[in-house]
Parts: sequence; C-alpha cells; structure tokens
Amino acid sequence: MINDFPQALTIAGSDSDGSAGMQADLHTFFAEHVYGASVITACVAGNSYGIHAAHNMPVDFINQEFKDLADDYHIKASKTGMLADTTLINTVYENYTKYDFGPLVVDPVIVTKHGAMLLKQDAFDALKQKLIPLAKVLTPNFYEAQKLAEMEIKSDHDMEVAAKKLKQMGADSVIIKGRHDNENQSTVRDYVLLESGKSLWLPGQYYDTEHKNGTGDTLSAAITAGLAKGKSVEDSIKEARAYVDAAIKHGINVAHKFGPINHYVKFQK
Ligand code: PXL
Repeated sequence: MINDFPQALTIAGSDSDGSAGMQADLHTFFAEHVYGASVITACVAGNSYGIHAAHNMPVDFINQEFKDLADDYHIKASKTGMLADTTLINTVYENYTKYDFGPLVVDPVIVTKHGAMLLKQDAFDALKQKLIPLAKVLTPNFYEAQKLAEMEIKSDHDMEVAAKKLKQMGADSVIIKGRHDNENQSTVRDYVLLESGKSLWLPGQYYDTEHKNGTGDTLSAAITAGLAKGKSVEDSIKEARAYVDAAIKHGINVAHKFGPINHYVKFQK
C-alpha cells in the first residue's frame, strides 16, 4: 500500500558539514528506520570551527516544498529546527496549519555550539506566539529554556517552573535538556513535563568531549521518529535520549573541533 512506511519531516536549515541541522535529522531518521523528508528553510556554510555564512530560502520556495510533500506523501510526524527569523516562522506556521503533517516537535534552535546565533532576537515573539502553541513536544536546551521562559534557572525547582511556563505557552509536553555546570559532576539531568502533568527527571551520563555538535537536533529528530512510528511521547523521549547518549559515548573521529556525534551507533556491533 502506498505510504504505509513511516515517514517523518524535518523543517530545518542545512548545515554544510553534516553534523547538525537537517543533515543530523536525516541521519537520525535513517537510523531510526523512518523515511525522512525535508523542507529546507535556510542554508549555513560552516565546519566544526564555526558557521561562516547563512542564507534563508525564499518564502515561495518553502511554500512549494510543503505543497509538494502534502500532494504526495503521508508524513506521520514533523520537527522544526533552524527558522532564522519572523518571516520563516510565519511561513512554517501557515503551512503547518494548512496541511496535515502529524504531531510537531519544536526544537527552538537559537544558538549553535560554536556560539553562532541562528535565530534573530526579534523572532522570539513569533516563536512563542506561533510555533510553541503548535508543539506536541518542545525541546529547549538549558539556555533556550531560560530565554523563552524569561527567567534564570539555578535549581531543580527553577527548571520545573520554566517547564510549566513553556507548557502554559501552549506546548503539550516539554523536555528541558540539563546543563553540565560542575567539573566533578559525571551526570547531567533532563527534566520532562508531559501533557498529562506527569513529570520526570532523566539522569544521563556526561561525556567530556567536544564531539557533540547536532546533539539537540538529533534528540528532537529521534523523538519525531518515535512519534512517526506511533510511539507515545514518553517512550519516544526515553528512546531518543538513549540513542543520543550512545551516539556521544561511541563517538566518531570526524573533524577537528566541535565535531559530529555517531549517528551510525545503532548499526555497530
Ligand atoms: O545544532 C543547531 C543547528 C541547527 N541547524 C543548523 C545548524 C546548527 C548548528 O550548527 O548549523 C543549520
């Protein structure tokens, strides 16, 4: 039967070095056994040292990408990555609400591991008002959670308050990725607040490596893959974390500075 294989969509920017953005998402979809389609929003030129140029796609082109997928494919779940500015956020909003592309995972990409800004400051309002209310799952890192919730996070309690605030903005479920802030600390904990109100702390191993570019993209893509296969949000999040953990732990030796994680880990014995 046409379209019975699980299909997922990434709405994101292309990263020329393949470590992050759309490329990381597509690597992840492949590893998770879902077919990956892509709506490209922007392109960045860069490598493991940094981002050196960026271009946004024209709105008409993005509209056409959505239309072509809607006309032919049956996307079961989608995610957003780099959206760059208010125009692109509005374009994605309009298309996403026009077609059926399944539940949406919103990765509120703001800044890269090299410190390059991927979202304009004046686009925060559009992100909050348009995109977050569409999110089945919102996946901010520690920094993005502070920015979006407009508060400092200094304790477990703050993390819980920030997640509640983000849920009140309209996200069904929220996972805030923990920060590693202590030299002697070997674990890092993420906080999850589910649609039902159930919450959980997910402890993970901290790995002292610079090869972590694309970690957030990979996590949100793996959650999207889980949803595309019909898994629950909770199971999708837990399995996505296990994948990212393994992909960092069993790193590959690619690039000199902030290199990629190992998306192939599932194929290795
Ligand atoms: O990992 C965040 C990210 C998202 N999207 C694009 C990127 C990056 C980081 O480098 O280049 C296109």
